[in-house]
Amino acid sequence: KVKAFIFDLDGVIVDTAKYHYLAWKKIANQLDIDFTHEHNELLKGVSRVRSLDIILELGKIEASQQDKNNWLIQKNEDYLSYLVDMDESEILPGVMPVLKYLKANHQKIALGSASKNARPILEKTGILDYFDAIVDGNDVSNAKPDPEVFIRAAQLLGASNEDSIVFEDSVAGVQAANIAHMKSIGIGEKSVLHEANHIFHDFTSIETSFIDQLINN
Ligand code: B16
Ligand code: MG
Repeated sequence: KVKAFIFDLDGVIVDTAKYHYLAWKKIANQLDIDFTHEHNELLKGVSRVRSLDIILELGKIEASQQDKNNWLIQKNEDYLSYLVDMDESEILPGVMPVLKYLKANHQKIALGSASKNARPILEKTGILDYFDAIVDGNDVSNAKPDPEVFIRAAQLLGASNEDSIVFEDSVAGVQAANIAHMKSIGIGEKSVLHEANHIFHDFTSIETSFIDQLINN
């Protein structure tokens, strides 16, 4: 039976949320919107377009499509400037051993991310070759909690939804996996990700015996 191991990107493999935050904060400041780290939590796993709408709602600002387009371009250019120096040192602790263990056990791995910048990030961090399939913000039209991104990834790997395992740091992503009847593994705080089937603070607390269970059940 083929299993699909599907990884979210931001917050699971790398912490790009800090760069998204810096880039969005510049836009928010220009608009006199107070944008805190707490607000940034609302943007995790959410698409770029929806993120801007959330920020504008915070500031009770109505804007023209033209202005919105300009801010989206500006945000992404700024965000990309933070990624220039990215390398393998940005991969979150414990991720590499899990990827390597899965590969050593002949398991299929996919990326399921909302980001349109997923490929360059995987390239820069040197882990592109671990992925048998990549589904990202360029491939899907429905954002998490819609399970489209994960369902596509499972299909590409030839696994059923029930045989798919999703690693996610966002509430929306955990919900997406649950809706699709996939196994959801929350990476982060128990209080936030309580809907997940299993929750780990980070990948260093995932033991190989747990991965073995996922492979064999
Ligand atoms: P981009 P993930 C998501 O990545 C981020 O969590 C979210 O904050 C971001 O807005 C979204 O990607 C779009 O990213 O602007 O690069 O297209 O967690 O789904 O891997
Ligand atoms: Mg994420």
